[in-house]
Order: sequence, then C-alpha cells, then structure tokens
Amino acid sequence: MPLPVPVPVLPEGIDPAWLPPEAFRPLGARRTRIRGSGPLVETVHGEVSDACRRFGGEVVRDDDGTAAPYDLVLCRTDGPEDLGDEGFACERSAGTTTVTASGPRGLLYGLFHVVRLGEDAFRGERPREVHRPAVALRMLDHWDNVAVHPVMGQVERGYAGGSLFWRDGRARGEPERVRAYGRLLAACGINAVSVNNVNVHATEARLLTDRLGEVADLAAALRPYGVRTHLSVTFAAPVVLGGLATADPLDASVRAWWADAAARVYAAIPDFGGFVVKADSEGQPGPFAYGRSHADGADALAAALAPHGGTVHWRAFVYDHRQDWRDRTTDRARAAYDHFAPLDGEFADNAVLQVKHGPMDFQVREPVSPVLGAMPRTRLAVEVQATQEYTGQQRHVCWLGPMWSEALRFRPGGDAGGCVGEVARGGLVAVSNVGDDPFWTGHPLAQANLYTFGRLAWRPDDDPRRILDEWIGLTFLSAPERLITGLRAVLHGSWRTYEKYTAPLGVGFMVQPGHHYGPSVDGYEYSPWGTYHFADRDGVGVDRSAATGTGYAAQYGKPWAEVYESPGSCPDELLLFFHHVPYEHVLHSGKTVIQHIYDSHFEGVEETEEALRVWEGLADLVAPARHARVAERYAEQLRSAREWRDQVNSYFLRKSGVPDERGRTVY
Ligand code: GCW
Repeated sequence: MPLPVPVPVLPEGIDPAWLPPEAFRPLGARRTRIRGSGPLVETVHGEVSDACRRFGGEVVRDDDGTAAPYDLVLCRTDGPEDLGDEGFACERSAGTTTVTASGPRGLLYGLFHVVRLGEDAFRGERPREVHRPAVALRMLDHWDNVAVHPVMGQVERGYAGGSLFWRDGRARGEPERVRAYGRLLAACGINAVSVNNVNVHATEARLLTDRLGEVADLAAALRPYGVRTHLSVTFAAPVVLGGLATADPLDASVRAWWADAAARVYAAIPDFGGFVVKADSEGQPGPFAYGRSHADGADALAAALAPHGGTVHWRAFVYDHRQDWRDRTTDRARAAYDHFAPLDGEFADNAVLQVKHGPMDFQVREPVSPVLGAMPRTRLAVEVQATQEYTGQQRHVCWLGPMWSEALRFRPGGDAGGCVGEVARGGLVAVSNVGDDPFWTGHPLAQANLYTFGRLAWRPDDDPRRILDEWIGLTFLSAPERLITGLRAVLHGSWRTYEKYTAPLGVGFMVQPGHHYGPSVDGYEYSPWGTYHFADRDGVGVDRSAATGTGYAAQYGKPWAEVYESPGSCPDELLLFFHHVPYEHVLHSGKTVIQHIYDSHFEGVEETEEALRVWEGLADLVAPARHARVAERYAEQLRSAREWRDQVNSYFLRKSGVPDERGRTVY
C-alpha cells in the first residue's frame, strides 16, 4: 500500500489562509474509510490522517475487516456516472457521508468540499449531489522573475513581497512552502500554475533548457495537490537558447528545435501543462519579425507540445506601445480584435488564445473584450488580474469578485448567445497576487480575491457573495455574526468604492506612469502607450463609435455594437470609454458628467472612511497581527483615496470651469 502524502508543514509565521487546521476538526474527529488508489488518493489519505492525528478520529484504507460503520467514505472508483477527471458526488444516508470520484483530482476536491461543509457534512441525510468544474483549466499565471529585474523587481506587478518560487536568480528551494501553496490552490479548485513572468528575460528563458531541473522541482511540489506546472517561454528561444539564426515558426529547424525542447521538458516533467507566450507585445519577440501570423507562431509551439498532451497558451495582448498620441485614429482598444479575430479557426486544437477580459489593461472598469465574441472556432481563455496593479496594489481593499462575475456573465452575442464563462472553453486565468508575504497576498483581505477567482473558475455563474461567505467561513472559523457582517460591509462594495474615487466612467488610467499607483490625471496623456482620456475645456472621453470615432464599438456583435455606439444607449459606467462628451452631458442617472465626477469622488472617500471605521470596530474579533496589517493599509488607502479625489476633482474643475453644485471644497 503506498504511503499517505504528508500534509505540508507551514513555515513558522505563515498564515494558513482558508485552511486553518481547525477547519478539519469535523472530519478529523470521525471514522473515515478511503477506497481506491492513485497518487492524489495518497494526498487525500495524508489529509485525513493529519486531521485524525489532531482531532482524534481514525482513517482506514480499503477493507479493514472491521464491521464498524464509517462516518465518511472517500471512494475513487469507476463510477456509474461520468464524473470526469475532476468531478465528485457527495451524499449522506444511514449515518455515512460518501464522496465518490472517478478521476484523480475529483477525490481531492471532494475532500475539500467536506471540509467546507464542516459539521453539516455529517448531519441528517443528503441527497446525491454532483459537483463538476465548468471550466477544465483554472490557472494562475505568476509574473515572477527568477533574477531581480532592475525596474520590475522580483515579481512584476507583485504586491506581496518576493516570489514564492525564486529569489535572487535561483530557485528558493522551499518545496514545503510551495506544496502548502498548491494545497491552498486545490482547496479553491485551481489546477494549473505558470511559474515565471510572461516577459521572459535572459535568466528566465533558460528555465526551458539548462535550468529545467528547477521547474521540475516546483512541479514535484505542486503535483500532489493536482496542480500542473506551466512555463512562460520566449518566442526567440530557438535563437537565444538554441543558437539558430532564426525563430521563424515555419522554418523546419525551428520547429525541430521546439519539438526537441518540448520532449526534454516532458522527460523531466511528465505531467507538464504547457507553454505561456507573450509575443510581439511590449517588446517581446514574436512572429511578426518573420512576416508570420500569430496563428503560425502559436501553431509551431502547439505542434511541439501536441505529442505530449501539452497546450500552448498564446496571449492576445498585442498592441502598439509606441503610438503617437497626436494621432486620434489609432486606438489601442481595437488591437487584440484587429490582430486576432481574422485568425479564427487557424489555431491548433491544443492552442488556447488567452484574452484579457477587457480590451485595454485590467482597468477598474472596462467593457468586455470584443475578441470573446468574435472567435467561435478558437479555444479562448479569459485572463483577469488578481494582482491589483490598477486596483490599489494590495494597499487598498478591492474585492474583485463582482467585477469578474460581471465579465463572466456578459453575453457577447446578446441574450440568445452564451456568456463569457461558457465561451471561455480554454480556461480561466488570473495573474497571481501571491508572493512570499506571510499573509501570501500582502493585504490579508486580498486572499479573498485569490479564493474567489478559484471558485468562480470552477463555476463562473456562481454568486460571488456566496463565495465570499464561504471564504469568510473558512478563514475566520466560527466567526460571530458581527464579524461576518463587518467583513461583508468592507468587502462587498469595495470595487465600486475604488472605482468612485479613481478615473471616472470607464475612461481608465490617470495613474502614475511606470508603477501605476496613485493618481496622475495626465500621466499617460501625451505618452506612446495608447491610454488617453482627451479631456479639454469642453469635454472628456474617447470617441470609439463607428460613426465619428475609432470604430471600436463596431467590433461587437449585436446588440452591443448598437448599445455602445451612441451616448444615449451606452451604460453610464462606460460612457467615457466609448464617447467624448461635454461636461454638462446628462447621464442616465440624471446627473451631469461633471457633477457625477464630483459626487462619486466625495462618495468614494466617504465610503473608505466608513470602511475603516467598520474595520476598527472589529479589533476584538480579528487576530491582532491580521487586524493591524489591515488597519495600517486602510490608513494608506484613505490617504490615497483623498489624493485621488482632490486631484481628479480639481483637474476637472480647472478644465471645465463648472463648480460643484453642492459647493464642497475642490482645490
Ligand atoms: O498590465 C500590463 C503590465 C505589464 C505586464 C503586461 C502584460 C507582464 O503593466 O507589467 O507585463 O500588462 O499583461 O503582459
């Protein structure tokens, strides 16, 4: 009988997040029988053994010959029903709770389901319920550098300390911590991780070849929790690593090089997931240099991975970052669609096109990318950003569940068609917000973003508030009602609060260039990055209509192309994304644009003040270290929110000359 896989020991001082040992008490105090075999069954065995050791229960493998009834049976078998690789069934009758799974991960997910249910798992009768993920690939992309980058540091856009995987140019060699991370991911349903930055610098490139062993070590640590490892690779690898004269994807020697590289990866990591590629984007090499299309590029790598069952994740974040701001016809928002929609149907079966949820870059408010409605013959994955690059950098509380949920429920083809959560057959991907911080995510409440992402990826139509309650229930075990209410109060509306005190009505950016924290209204206005608001004395916003603007609105199908085309039908929250309007333009809300700007900025700060008050009132219910960390970050959030309010309001007062009708102080 194979040995149970021991539960990872959390290094001293590291927060258990949503897996506090006490969460296992209901399970650990009982008699459990585990049936079936397979590597992840040994992980389940290890989990139950550990819980029993702590809480006094007992676990047996297969038939132990005793007639004693079991409280829990965890059974991996070829079930009567197809539960797939990852699904499980849970039921309870005659005093026994039974979890059945047919695939290896299913039993592990079933175990965590029992943990989430807590004592309820062992009460009364439960009819058979089947749980299966709606999306097969639920992935986190780490933008972690191996070597510290002179500008971006160890983790690009990382706000949770250093990398969990790398430090100062080499692997950290802390498999136990990586395993603990994999365990947290499995407990919210995430099954894939990419371990290095999509901007692949020289040191990182070598992970594909002579430093592959370091990736294999990470894969070994993540494997027991069903997390497959992926690697970001540079499109120029055949040149920079292989010494070839070209990386032309149609060149036979290049294709042979990739095939060989992939074979070596699979020899070291048999369950390797695949490559992630950022090509022809922000300076990364790509197929354009050879006059080839992105489908040519993706397919070359897909062909190398195909014999091994791997996938290439090809990012659609391709645009001109050397734009002339004087040219108002070029529109960065159009770029992904213009580059990729014509290629629909040309991508290999094992290529996934990874599309950011919005057309720009993870702003607090963007429309859903039109690419997601335009490529029915391509496997699409949706990429969201858990790391809060543009949403407060984990110094501000900004729970992104409602924003992601809105995007996933959006129906690109109107009521008749599927929603984004269904269109995303290729998977859901989040840029990770995790680092070596003792709370994992810098801001302790940002753990909720990671957890919510995993659960939404499992079921994109799930209610994010239900998920948040689940996170609260696990993280703050046996929380009294006052704590639950307080946590809901500070988290539920935090995304909208952030939206209120930052750039208005979907116009985006207005952040400080480079690091992207804090306000700088004109910071990107005269830059080459394609992110403008065009405010002048008469009005503000980007005309993206087909009639008079950049034509971006016409990239949508019906009904959205019409809805977005005119300011009369465009939703308020996206008005300045799609239209340049006078300050006195009246919104559907009945307010003028300028008054909306003033009101929302005052409200955003007031809501932040209120959230801080609520948090202060929870001091007696939250562990001191966690409470203090959040309180300290709230102080900064409030300072920053006021700065946003004052800069944005003053800017628009000076541009428009229209005073606040309520006479509040605008500088
Ligand atoms: O959001 C932008 C970031 C870059 C990032 C890029 C991308 C990894 O500012 O830091 O690069 O997106 O998604 O590739």
